[in-house]
Amino acid sequence: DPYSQEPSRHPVLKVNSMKPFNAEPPPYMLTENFITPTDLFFKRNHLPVPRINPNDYKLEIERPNGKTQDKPLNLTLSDLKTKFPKHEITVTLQCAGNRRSEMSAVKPVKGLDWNSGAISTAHWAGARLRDVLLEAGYTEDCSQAQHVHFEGLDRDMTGTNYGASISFQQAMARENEVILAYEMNGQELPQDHGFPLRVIVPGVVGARNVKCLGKIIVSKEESGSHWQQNDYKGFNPCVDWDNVDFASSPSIQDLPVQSAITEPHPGQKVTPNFEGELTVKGYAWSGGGREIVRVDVSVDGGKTWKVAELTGEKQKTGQAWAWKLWQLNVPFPSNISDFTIICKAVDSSYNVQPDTVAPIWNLRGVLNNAWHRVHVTVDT
Ligand code: MTE
Ligand code: MO
Repeated sequence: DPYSQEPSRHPVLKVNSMKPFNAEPPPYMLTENFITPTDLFFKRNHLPVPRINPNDYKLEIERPNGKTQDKPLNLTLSDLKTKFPKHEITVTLQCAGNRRSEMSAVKPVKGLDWNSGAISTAHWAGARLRDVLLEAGYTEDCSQAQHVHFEGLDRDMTGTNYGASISFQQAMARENEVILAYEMNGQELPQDHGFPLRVIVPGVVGARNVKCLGKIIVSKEESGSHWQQNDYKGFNPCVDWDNVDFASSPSIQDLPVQSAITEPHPGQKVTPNFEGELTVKGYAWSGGGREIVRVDVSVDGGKTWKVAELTGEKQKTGQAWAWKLWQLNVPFPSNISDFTIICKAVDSSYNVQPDTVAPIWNLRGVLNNAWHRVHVTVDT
C-alpha cells in the first residue's frame, strides 16, 4: 500500500478522500484565526505523500539553455537556508475546486466534493525563487526562458510525478515574492504541506504551489504535466466530456475574487443575540495580489445589503496575498421561519462575484466564486 506511511491528521477535518488524502476544516473554525492553525489547514494531495529524508534531500535546478553541458545546480536544505536571504510572507492558498459542491448541485461535475473550506492562510518562510534562479545562471532577459516547471517528489504507480509551471516573468519579478518555502507558521513544513520544500506562488491557484519539490526546470514551454494541461482549466458551461478540448483553454493561474460565509452554517437554527441581531462571519480573498476592499451581506435575498467589517494583516498595494476575515451584526429578520444569507466581495480592481453558479458552471467544477448563500431556519 503506497499510503501506509501517511502522516496523522486532525480528526475534526471533513475528509473528501482518504487515499489520496484530501480534507477541509469546518467553516466556522476557518475564521477563528487569521492564520489557519497548521493542523486545520486544508490538505489537497493527488498522490501518496512521500517520505523524504531531509539529510539526503537535494533540490535540482537545470542550468540555462546553451549551458546544457553544465551540471545542474544542486542545493541541500542547509544551502537553501544559509546561502539565500530568508523571506517571510503571509499567503492564502485556495484550491481551484473550492466550493465545488455548490457547482455539482447545479449539474454533476467530476472532482472532489469540496465545500467552502479548500482555502487557508499561513505564514511561510523560505528562499526567494528569483535568487535561486539567478544563482543557477538565469537572468531576466533570457529569451529561452518562458516558463518555470516544478516537479514534486510524489509519484503514481506509473512513475509520473506531480508537476506544474508558472511563467518565468512571474517567477523572476521581485514584487511577486515567489518563495521556496521550508517553514510554515514558524515550523518546518509538515509532510502534508510539502516537507521539506515547496514553492509558494502568492495570488496563484493552489495547484501551482508544488509541494515536496524535487526539480526546477526553466523552459520555452509550459509544463506538460497532466495537472497543467488536462486539468485546472475553465470552460464554457456547455462544454462536456464528449467535446472538451483541454488545449483550447489556458491553465488557471491567478484566481478570481472570492468570499464565503462561515457562520452560521447551512441549515443552522439561528436565534437573535441579546441586541436582537445575528452575527455573520466569513472570509474574502482575491488572486493576483488584489486586496479585498469591501464585503456586502444581505439577509433578504439580495434586495438590501450591508457592508461587513474587515479584519486582517496590513498588506502592500498589489501584494495583498492574504485573505480578509469579515464580520457583521445584522438586524434579525422578523416574522419569518427561515431566510437566506448572501455575501459577495469586491477587490481592488472592482472585480465582483457573479450572482449565480449556473452561468459559470464547468465540467471540472473549478472556479466557483458565485455569491455564497447560506439558508438558515429561525429557532423559535
Ligand atoms: N504538490 C504536490 N507535490 N502534490 C500535490 O498533489 N497538490 C496541489 C498543490 N501542490 C499537490 C501539490 C494542489 S491542487 C493544491 S490545492 C495545493 O497543493 C494544496 O496545498 P495544501 O495541501 O498545502 O493545502
Ligand atoms: Mo487544488
